[in-house]
Amino acid sequence: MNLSRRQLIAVLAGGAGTFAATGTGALGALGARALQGTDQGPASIGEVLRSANGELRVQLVVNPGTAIVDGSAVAGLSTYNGEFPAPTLVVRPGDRMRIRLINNGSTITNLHFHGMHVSPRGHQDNVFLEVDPGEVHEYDVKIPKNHPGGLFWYHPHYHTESGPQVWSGLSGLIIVEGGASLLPQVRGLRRHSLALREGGLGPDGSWADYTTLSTDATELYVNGMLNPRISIRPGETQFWQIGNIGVATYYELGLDDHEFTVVEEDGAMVWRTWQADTLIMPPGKRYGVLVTARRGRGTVRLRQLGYDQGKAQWPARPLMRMRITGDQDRSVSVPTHLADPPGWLTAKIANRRVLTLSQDIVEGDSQFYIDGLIFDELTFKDVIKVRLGTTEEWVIRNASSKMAGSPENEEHPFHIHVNDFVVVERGDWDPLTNKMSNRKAAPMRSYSDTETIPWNAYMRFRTHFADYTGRSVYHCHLLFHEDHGMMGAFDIVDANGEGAGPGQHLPSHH
Ligand SMILES: [Cu+2]
Repeated sequence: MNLSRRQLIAVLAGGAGTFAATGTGALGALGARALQGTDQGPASIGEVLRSANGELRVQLVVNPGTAIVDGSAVAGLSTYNGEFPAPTLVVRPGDRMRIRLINNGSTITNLHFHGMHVSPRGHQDNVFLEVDPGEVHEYDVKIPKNHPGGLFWYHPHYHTESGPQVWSGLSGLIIVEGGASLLPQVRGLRRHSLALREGGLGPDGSWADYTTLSTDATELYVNGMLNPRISIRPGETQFWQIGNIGVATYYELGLDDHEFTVVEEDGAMVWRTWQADTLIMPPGKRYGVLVTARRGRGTVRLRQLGYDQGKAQWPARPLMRMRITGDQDRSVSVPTHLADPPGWLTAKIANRRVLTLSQDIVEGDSQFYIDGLIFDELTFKDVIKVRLGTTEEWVIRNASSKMAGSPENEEHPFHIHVNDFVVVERGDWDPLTNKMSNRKAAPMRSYSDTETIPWNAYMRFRTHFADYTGRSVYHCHLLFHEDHGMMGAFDIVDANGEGAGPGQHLPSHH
C-alpha cells in the first residue's frame, strides 16, 4: 500500500457526510504502514480549499481522533476534517466565506479569523459565539472588496478553550489573494505557504496533553511535518508566506547564509520593504518574504535559532531544508517603496489609552491580567468604547517581571481583532517608578496585528476603527495567558453609541 498524501486525505475525510464516522477504524490500516518520522518529504501545505465564483463554501468538522502527523497516524488529536494542520483556505477580496462548523468535540468552540478586517458581529468573526458539542454553526463572513491580500489564519477562540483546542490541532492558514503576490516582480515566482506550529507525542505515542511537554520535548512542525524540504534553483527568488499558528512557541527564524526580504507583515503588503537576517515570530505572527538562493547546489536550513521568552526557553533546531538544485535561475528584487502609509496615521487622535499586562499566582493557579482585571470578571463598565471612524493611540506595557513582583519574566504578544495597528514607538518601562526610557521611534513601514512586548517594556501604536461596529477583544496571544484572563473587550460604536451586537455577552453576563 503506497498512498499519496492526497489519497490519505480522501481516506480520512471520507466525504462530507461521513466526517463524524471517521475514526480509528479507517485509520487502523494506515497506522500499519506509517511512514518514518524522518521522511522529510516536500513541505506541501496539504489540503487547500479555494473559493469559486465569489464564495468559499466549506464544511469544517471538529474531528477528535487520529490524524496523519509527519507521515504517521497519531491518536489523540482534534483536527478540522482530519487534517493536521487544518486545510488552507484560499479566498479573494470581496468573497463570502460560508463555513459550516460542525462541533464533534467535547467542549464549546467557535471560529476566529485572525488578522482579517471583517465584522466582529453576527455569524462573522464573532468570538462570543458558542458552538456546543454536537452543534452546527453556519458562518457567513463577508470579506470587503478592499481587504488587504496576505496571510491570515483561523482557530477556535472560545475563552478558556482556545489553548487546548489549538494545541490539539485546530488551526490553519487563510490566504487572501492579492498583496505582494500581485507585484509585477513577484507575480511569476514560485510560492510556498509555511504553517509553523508546535506539538508532539506523549509517553504512549499519542498526541501529548496540553502543557505537558517541556520546550525541549516540543516538536516544531512545518506544514505538519518535521524537517520537510523545499527545492529552489540556484539564483531563484521565491515568495514564502510564513505563519506561526501555534499556541506558545516564539521563533527566531534564520536561513543559513541567506536573508529575507520582507514584503508582507500580518496580512498586508508593507509600505517599505526591508532585509532581515532573522524573523521574530511570536504566536499569531505572519511574514511574507522573498528568498533568493545565493549559493550553488546544496542544502541550507531554515532554523529556529532559539528564543528566550522569559519563562520559556525555546531551543535552537532545524525546521526545514531548502535544497538548491537544478539550473541557474534569474533573481528578482522589489523596490523599497511599495505604498504610502495610510492617511489616518497623521489624523487627529481621538483618544489615548494605556493598558498594562501583568500576572500573578492565585491559590496556586496562574492568573493573567490586563489593567488588573481578568476577562471572566469584566463587566459592561470595563469594556473600552471606541468610536467608528476615529483614530486612537494606545500604549501597551508589560509588568510581567520579577522585579515588579511577578512570578516570572515573560514577553506577551499583544493582538487585537478587526483592525490592524501601526507601531509608532517602543521603549523600556519601569513598572515600579512608571518611568519610560530608551524611547525609540518605530520604523513605521507596515501594519501589525500581533506584536510582542518584552517585560519592563512598552509599545505605542495608532489604530483606526474603520468600517465595522461591534464587540470584540484584544489579548495576549500566548493562548494559555488568554484562557487564564489576559483578554479585554472593546466596543466599536457608531454615532448613536450602538456597538455590541445581539448575543455578544461577556462571560460575567451569563
Ligand atoms: Cu501573555
